Amino acid sequence: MTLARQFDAYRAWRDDVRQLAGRLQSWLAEGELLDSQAEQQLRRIRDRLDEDKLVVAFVAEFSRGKSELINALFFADRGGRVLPSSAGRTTMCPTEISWDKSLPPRISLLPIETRAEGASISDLRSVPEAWENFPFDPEMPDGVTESLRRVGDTKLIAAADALGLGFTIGNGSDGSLVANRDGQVEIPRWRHAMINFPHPLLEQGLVVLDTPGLNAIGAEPELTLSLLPSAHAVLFILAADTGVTQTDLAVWRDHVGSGSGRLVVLNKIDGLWDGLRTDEVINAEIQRQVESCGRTLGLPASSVFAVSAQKGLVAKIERNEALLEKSRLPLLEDALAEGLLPAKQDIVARVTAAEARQMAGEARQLLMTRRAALGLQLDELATLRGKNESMVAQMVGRAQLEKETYEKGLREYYAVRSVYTRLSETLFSHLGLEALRAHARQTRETMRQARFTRQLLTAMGELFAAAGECLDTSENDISEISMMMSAMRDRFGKAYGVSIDSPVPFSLAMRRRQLNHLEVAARRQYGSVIRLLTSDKRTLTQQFFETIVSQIRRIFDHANRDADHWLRALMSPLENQVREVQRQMRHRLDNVRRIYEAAEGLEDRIEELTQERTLLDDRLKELAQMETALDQTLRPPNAAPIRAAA
Ligand SMILES: Nc1nc2c(ncn2[C@@H]2O[C@H](COP(=O)(O)OP(=O)(O)O)[C@@H](O)[C@H]2O)c(=O)[nH]1
Ligand SMILES: [Mg+2]
Repeated sequence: MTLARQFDAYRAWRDDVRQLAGRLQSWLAEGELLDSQAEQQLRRIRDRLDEDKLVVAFVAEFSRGKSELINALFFADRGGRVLPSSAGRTTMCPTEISWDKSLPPRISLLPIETRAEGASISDLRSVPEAWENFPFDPEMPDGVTESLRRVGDTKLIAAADALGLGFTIGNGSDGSLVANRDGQVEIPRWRHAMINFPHPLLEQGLVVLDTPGLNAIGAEPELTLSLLPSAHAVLFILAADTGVTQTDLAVWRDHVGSGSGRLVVLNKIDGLWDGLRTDEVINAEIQRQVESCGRTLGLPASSVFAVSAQKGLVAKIERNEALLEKSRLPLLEDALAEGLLPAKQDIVARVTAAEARQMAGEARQLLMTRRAALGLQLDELATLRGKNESMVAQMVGRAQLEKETYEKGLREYYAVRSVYTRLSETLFSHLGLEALRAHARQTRETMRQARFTRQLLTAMGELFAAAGECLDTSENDISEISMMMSAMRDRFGKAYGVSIDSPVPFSLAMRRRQLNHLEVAARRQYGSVIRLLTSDKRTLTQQFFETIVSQIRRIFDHANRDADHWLRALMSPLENQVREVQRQMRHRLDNVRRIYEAAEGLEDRIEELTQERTLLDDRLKELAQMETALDQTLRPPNAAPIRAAA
């Protein structure tokens, strides 16, 4: 299976990077170059490599064959269906399939009642008590199927209670629920499902997200606002027997759209194999449908993949090559494998390369500072050859004087550092979650009292405006800090003849864009949700609002974390250099003094320092080699194809 092989290649690459990071770490430690900043950076690199998830979401109206396609693509080697798939609604809630070795194989389900509590699904992920767990034995296919069938569980509840959970009761159109004679409606029993399933692809970080259809009864805003946008790939599935329906089109336009990592699948082409027409005629018909789908969705026909998930699954289980080819599933797999992992690798490589380069650059600067200082000491000692005692005494005096000048500079440095601390605090007060929390509280209250859609929208707009202002003010704080640090670096560099890299530029522009994007998406969705509702808007509005708040909070969390990293990275090279110069000063003074006190022979000392310098030269060479290795491994995959597993 191509995707599996690509995963192997990706994993091999990831191991290479991890190994290089390890080499860099021990090399830094040996050279006394590993400060807490570098340690943190290395931990971040490793975490990024470890936690590396690849989320593939399957989106469509129900019964287009999402679950069947997931079975065919990922689970055919189990010799049967893993996800339940049959006519009608089998998936009632978003279902994530992944593998976490530290947990037993099981399905965890979040009861639908949790909707009433206003907490979002992502909030509840970290609350194990909120979930009901059903372990299964992955070696018992029937047992697995039985357990997984629970994603389709429903229950009957009073219509009034359903309203309270955010469902719409009506005549069945627009996804509303119809009450039975006893005034009860059938609702999904679960809000979200997480399947922990041992599988080689999942073990390598693949996360499959099956959705119950976005226009499904009472679909949650979180799915479209958060789960889908953060997926690395979205497969949008159509069926050849229905073509592109109005609801398909609405889902595509509102929630999927074109963009990178979007593939369209035209499923169920086996319906056209009527056994009467020739392959040629059938293929022409498929091609016609593919082109028509592409036109309707505004995509080139080459982005639309016609397949038969069901025949593909059967073919894989029966090892029927001819049927597998006819199902055209391998073409979709190739496209997925070709697009997905390189895109992922590209992101990881880029970020890691930037970090590794920065660390290597800082290490080089420190080594160069050390080397220059050694040179100075050697020169100084060389001039001592054949000099008398009083001249040596003079040199001691000179070194002493230099040390004092340096210490004066150091006091200046500490003064600047306290300004830096103050500015950092200002930044965090603007960017902090406390400010956001207050705004959210206020908006929540306004929304509770609002009676008209327009008022609700205004309240929401105000929350976004307030959050935007926090980001903008913080952006100003950041430029102020940047300017101050640049000035400080120049002055310090000139005074002590050391070079310090200019700070990595930092901006909150990306977070600002995320916020804007969220606002646009929220407005569009809120408008369409509200239009559908006739009666109780309260629960859904509240839920919708909580999702948005938790999304904004996530943006701020990231902004805070980024700012924190940036501030540390800003200060640490300067601090390292200050410490280094201080060390060299002490050495020099020590040198001359020891010679003066005749505690050590001049030639011995010169020999010792020369050896030290050779050692530093070796270290610089090793660093260059390591950088070359890093550059080669972290080169973007488009520039060089992924290496096969070595
Ligand atoms: N003929 C045919 N039927 C399919 C194919 N894929 C799925 N189905 C059927 O379509 C129905 C819905 O499939 P399912 O995977 O549950 O759809 P979902 O609701 O999108 O997850 C089931 O009866 C499947 O057997 C296919 O490629 N060809
Ligand atoms: Mg399904």
